[in-house]
Amino acid sequence: MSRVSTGPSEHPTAAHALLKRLKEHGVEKVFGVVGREAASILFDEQDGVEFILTRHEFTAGVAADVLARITGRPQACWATLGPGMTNLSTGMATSMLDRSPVIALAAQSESHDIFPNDTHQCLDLVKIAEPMTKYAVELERPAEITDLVDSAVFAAMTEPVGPSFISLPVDLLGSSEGIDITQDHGPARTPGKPIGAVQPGWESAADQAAAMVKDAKNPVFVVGAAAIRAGAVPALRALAERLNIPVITTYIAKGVLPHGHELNYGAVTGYMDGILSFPALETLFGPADVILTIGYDYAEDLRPSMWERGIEKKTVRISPTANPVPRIYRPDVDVVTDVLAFVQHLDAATGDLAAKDRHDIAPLRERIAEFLADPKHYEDGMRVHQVMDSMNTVMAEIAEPGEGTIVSDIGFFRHYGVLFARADQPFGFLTSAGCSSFGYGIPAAIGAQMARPDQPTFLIAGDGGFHSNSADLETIARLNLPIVTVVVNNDTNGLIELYQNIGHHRSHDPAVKFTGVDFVQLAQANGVEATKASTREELLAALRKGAELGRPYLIEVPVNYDFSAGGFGALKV
Ligand code: TP9
Ligand code: MG
Repeated sequence: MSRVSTGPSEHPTAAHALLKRLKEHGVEKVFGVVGREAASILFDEQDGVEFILTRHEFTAGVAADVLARITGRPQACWATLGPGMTNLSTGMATSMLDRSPVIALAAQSESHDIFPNDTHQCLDLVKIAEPMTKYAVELERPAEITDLVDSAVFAAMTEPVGPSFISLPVDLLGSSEGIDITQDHGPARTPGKPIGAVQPGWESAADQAAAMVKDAKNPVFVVGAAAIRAGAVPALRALAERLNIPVITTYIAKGVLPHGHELNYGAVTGYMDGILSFPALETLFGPADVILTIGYDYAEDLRPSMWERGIEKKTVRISPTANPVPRIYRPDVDVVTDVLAFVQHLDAATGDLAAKDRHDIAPLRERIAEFLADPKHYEDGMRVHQVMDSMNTVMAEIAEPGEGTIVSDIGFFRHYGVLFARADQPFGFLTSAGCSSFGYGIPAAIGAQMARPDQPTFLIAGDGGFHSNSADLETIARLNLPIVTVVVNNDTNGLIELYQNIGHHRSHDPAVKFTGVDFVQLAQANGVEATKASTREELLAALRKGAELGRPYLIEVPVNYDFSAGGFGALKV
């Protein structure tokens, strides 16, 4: 229940000015947990900015990340001093490594009492934030709060996009000194899309790239999320279709082409050959002679070693940032510019070019189809590919074309999501490629459902990751978000067991095995309806029920992995 907004009181404070400026920058939500600074800030005093209480600050950080990612505007998260801030730090790290324009805010001790590591709950917040943010500052004079918010937003919206942090001493937050809420600070000038580097002369590098595409037999577009942020997806799709060039994506750029598009060669992960027991990377990249990495970002975990197979290749890197990892990736041509500008340039420069003779990946597609269809009943639990296939089936039934979101927490099952999950729109599949903190699932699903309230959201999570952050089930229930969660339960940190097997040819149970959680009861205890499904039929029925419910729903699915079956010994770590 929210109170009727009273508007700023007669004595506007830095807190009022802060919320007003956040609103002017398009911030709609502040996710977080409030501490004793509640004496100095009331979030319902600013129309248009909603405070969302979470159970954990990590949840707040990730929900803000995902909402910001999908809306393309900054969103905010909030923590109290000390432990609130340290809890929030993994959320900040997520929006740094995953590239999202989050404005992270935390209360700090009174300005006269900031003695880090001595005062009660006082830590050096700016020092904590600095290495994982684009900008980190402590408010010193209340009247400057509007300027600090502007600086935070501009830094966050500059490629590589990422979080900014403002530390707010509680006395200054509640202070009216120098605050004139009616004073005009000018327009917020929030960037409509991220600001990137543009290297003078990039057009001649782009012309070189165009010449390489002309000469190429089998060029391939490898696309990262910076292409989505640049608004380049429609132009990129049109260009790929005109030239008949396949598109391969990183984990988080799935959906650049719709799931079933002929040119969608899928997303890649280093685990794919092992999962499929098939030389997938060789099939995808072996015949390619020119690789254009469009919106390339090393943090998205698509490494040059993945495409370095088969015939010799030329590479082009297109990015709105200078190359941070030349030791890992030294392209033949480096184009530092806006991704959309590059795509338009390449389009114009290849106007007379005939469509390419695209390399065939039919054997890989057949292997995927056969693998997913797996009709076998496994006595010791479903296999994750069967779960993913069921989720895809129901998502295709209920979502309008070009809609729907599948969110994945972190674990071994996540790589099945990268490979197989339906993504019919950009950010139609969400996982944390860069930070990969387990527990990402619930908060990411919250952010996705809020960003796309009229579209279905499915979440897949493992028992390990899910229960590391399951308290926010109550947040899903409280907000009545119609998220359908599937917990694939093997009572194990499965991915870590896989690594034990790779390193030692055996498992050490105490390091990876749990004694079991009843996720149905856990959900119910938090106000979420739930059921268990052990077969494809049961799971399909449960997903359909959950999708129709209009309320949160959780399905626990006992699963097992066949680590010995795949070629995981060859995994590149
Ligand atoms: N701590 C954090 C905060 N994040 C990560 N990623 C780790 C540790 C290391 N990863 S992926 C994983 C760990 C412990 C285990 C996931 O287990 P699960 O039950 O959620 O999934 P599954 O399918 O691998 O069993
Ligand atoms: Mg598990």
